[in-house]
Amino acid sequence: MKAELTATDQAHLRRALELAEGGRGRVSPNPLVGAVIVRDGEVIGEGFHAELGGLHAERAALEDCRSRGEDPAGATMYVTLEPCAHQGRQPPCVEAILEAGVGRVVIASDDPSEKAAGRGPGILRDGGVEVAFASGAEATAARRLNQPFRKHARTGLPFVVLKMAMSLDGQTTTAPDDSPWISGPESRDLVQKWRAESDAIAVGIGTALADDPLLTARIEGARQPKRVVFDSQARLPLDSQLLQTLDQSPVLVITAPDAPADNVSTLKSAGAEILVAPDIESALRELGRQEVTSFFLEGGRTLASAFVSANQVDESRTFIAPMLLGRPPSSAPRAGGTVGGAMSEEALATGRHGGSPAVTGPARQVALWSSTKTIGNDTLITSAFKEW
Ligand code: AOF
Ligand code: ZN
Repeated sequence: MKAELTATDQAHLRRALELAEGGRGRVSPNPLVGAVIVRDGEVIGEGFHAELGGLHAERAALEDCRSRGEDPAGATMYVTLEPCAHQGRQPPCVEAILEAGVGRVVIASDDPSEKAAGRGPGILRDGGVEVAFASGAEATAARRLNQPFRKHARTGLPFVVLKMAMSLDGQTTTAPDDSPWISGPESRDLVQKWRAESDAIAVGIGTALADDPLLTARIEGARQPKRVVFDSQARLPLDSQLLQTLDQSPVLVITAPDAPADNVSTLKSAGAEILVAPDIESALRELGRQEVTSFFLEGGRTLASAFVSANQVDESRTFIAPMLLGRPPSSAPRAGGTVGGAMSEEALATGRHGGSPAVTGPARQVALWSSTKTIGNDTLITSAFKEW
């Protein structure tokens, strides 16, 4: 039921959405949620879900209300996600709302998880609380806020964000004797923030061999994402920065079923986690099972193509840097193999044991929406291909 909300209702929901941001990078696999309690036009409590396992936004707002010496009875609660009705790490929010005697609850988005899906709002209505759902801009913003949570709840798969940086002439790598950077320092800082907000970040073995990346989030106090390498033949070198820094965050190597057993056991004894997967979707499914809800794809072009072909990119974030790089020598093999070889290695399916050739997705995927922003001297284009 989409009741008409007033401009005041919408403004309070926008404040709740702003509060929800306070949990970004800290609550996964849970959603970002904010709540505001208002009586007679006055805000008497605010809260958000701040830590995984901590108070839900609704209880945090009720607690804030009481600590201000206010009584939530008869007040309106604005919340960005439907209140939960289940016992999880926290007790059900609907109980707290009913006990407090809140008179009206305005909800910006549904919770598509099986345990929720309308149960909370139903219990509130049965308890005599007026319940209204937002529509329009606030509802859209609330859904966009929790795309990883929503996709994971609906499909069991993580939400995949593809990051790319390219020159004006469409090059994504620099010459061997040139600086490796294409995007500027401001863009690179933003990427560090995105890493810290992701549950896992991934590269293909081609990039791992060529760049020897560390893939940690260099931000004070950040949660470190799981580092993932698509490496069908288990060739990640033991002296790679990834394997040398296992104390900072785990490394998961995703191999094809036909990876040489010796390579696999060497990686295992070096401390890497191994996941055997025949294709990208199976790999994502297993990551979803491990509660990875957001998956940040960092490079390179080969892995990006494999994900696009498998129709597994939900959102792209592309930096365009104001420079020309020219064509890289096309015949030069990258460290560790030819471009064609790297393709099959990163897509996992090798086709050597009767496996089907690389999956081909839709020829063209047009963004549902796209936005452009200036970051330092670069242009960042964010595009969404799926909405959950
Ligand atoms: C949150 N924060 O503010 C709200 C949530 O295991 P728990 O107890 O933390 O419950 C997590 C679930 O509760 C979550 O998946 C979502 O369905 C619901 N609502 N969760 O983490 C909140 N309101
Ligand atoms: Zn809750």
